[in-house]
This record gives sequence, C-alpha cells and structure tokens, in this order.
Amino acid sequence: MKPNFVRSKLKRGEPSLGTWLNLPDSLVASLMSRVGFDWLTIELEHSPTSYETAAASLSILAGNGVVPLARISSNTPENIKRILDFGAWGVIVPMVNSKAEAEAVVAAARYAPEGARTIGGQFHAANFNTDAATYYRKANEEILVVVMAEHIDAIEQADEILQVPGIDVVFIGPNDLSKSMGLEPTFDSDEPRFVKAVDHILKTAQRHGVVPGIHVADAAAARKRLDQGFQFIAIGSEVGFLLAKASETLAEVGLKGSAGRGPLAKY
Ligand code: 3PY
Ligand code: MG
Repeated sequence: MKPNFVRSKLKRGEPSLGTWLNLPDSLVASLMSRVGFDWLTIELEHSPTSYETAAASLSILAGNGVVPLARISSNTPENIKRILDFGAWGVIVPMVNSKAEAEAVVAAARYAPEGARTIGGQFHAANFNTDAATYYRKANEEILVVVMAEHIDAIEQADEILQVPGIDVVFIGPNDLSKSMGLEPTFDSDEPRFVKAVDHILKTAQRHGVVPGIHVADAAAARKRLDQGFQFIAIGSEVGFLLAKASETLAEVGLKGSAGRGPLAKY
C-alpha cells in the first residue's frame, strides 16, 4: 500500500502545500497534478462537481503522485464514507463546531476500533495501489482527517474539539470564520478579533499535537502563515489562479475594453 506522504510529512512537523480544485473536470485535475503541489482538494461543498467526476479526478491525482483530498459538502457519515470509498486519501470536513461533531467525523472516517466506518468499495484500495484486505487493515494509518475551524463556535470549543483522538489537522476557513464574527468574509485581516481567533487555533492545535492549517489567498500569505507555524496550507484555487493570471495579463497590455473590470477574486 502506498504511504500517504502528506500525512507522514505533517506528523514529522514539516509543512505541506496544496490548492483547491473547484472545476468539475478531471482534465484540470490532471494538469494541476503536474504543478508540484503535495496535495489537491476536490471541492464538493461549493462547486458543481459530481461524485463521478470527483472519483475520476481522485484516481488521476493518486496515479500522478499527488495526494488526493476532498472537501465534502457537510459533516455526515454518508458524505465522509462515500468520498473515502471513491478513493480520497483524506477528507476535509467543513464547520466542525463541537466535540460531538468532531467525534462524528472520526467515527465516519476511521475503521473500528478507532471509528465505525463501514466496509465496502473498490476504488479506495486501487488508489493506494493495494488490495481491499490490506486497505481495510491499514487505512486508519494513512487517511488524513481534517476538521475545519471556520465558525466562532469552533474557536470557543477548540480545546475540546482538538482533544478528540483521530483528528490529524485543524484547517481554518478564514472567510466563514470572519462572517461568523460579523465581519466581511476575507482570507486575512488585521481585525484584532480575527487575529486572536487564528492565533488561538494555532496554539491550541500545537498544544494537542494536531497539525495547524489554513486557507490563504497568495504566496505572501502562505509565507506569513508558514512563519507563524501553520503546516497544512491551501493557496487559493485553480479557478483563482486562472482568473488572476488572465486579469493580470490583460491589465498589463493596458487597452481599455470590456475587460476594464480589474482583477477578479482570488478564490
Ligand atoms: C473559508 O474560508 O470559509 C473556507 O471554507 C476556505 O476553505
Ligand atoms: Mg468555509
């Protein structure tokens, strides 16, 4: 069974960079798998991607040596089980705001005795280049379980949430987090309450031996978060990169036209 090298890196205390795949297209996954990111996350929360497209993309990523992850649409056993059975090497679960919700994530993502994931499927083992029996024996050591801290409730409950055994990474969603605090959605802010919330997750994660992660908008922000001690860092998305580069190129030419709209969102 192929080892999940991202999980190993993170457990050794090393950083790991990835990005988001929002487009429902396995060819895009194939192209992005050549860039050099350690991992790529198929977005299922806010994108139109179907399970069929996701499964094809997960297989391409695994085949090309990139760790295939997926963010599911909400924290249910069905969502977690299905994407892992379709071959994701890890699951990113949005809006985990309490200890009970974190326990539910682990129960769905890990086989007994750590959890209660049910047995079945073929693509999970195939994506790890192994047979089903080996997968069932070893999956708990390879699957990356990521809970998102993206609500003020999760900040307040962080100490309890991050004590739940079986969680590998806590990943901050800055946009939902700021919105839940009554602020404008943003990837970063100097607003003291936001800065304090991010710092609280970082310190609490480090205290409990959970890997701290965060979504950032660009390279400078990734550097800043790495320097602070974040390890699992997502930079924007493939759509963001596409729009940013296209806007920048057009702006550089400097002709006025329908494109005079300025740079588009980075996410
Ligand atoms: C957020 O910023 O809310 C996110 O979910 C980022 O992944
Ligand atoms: Mg979010």
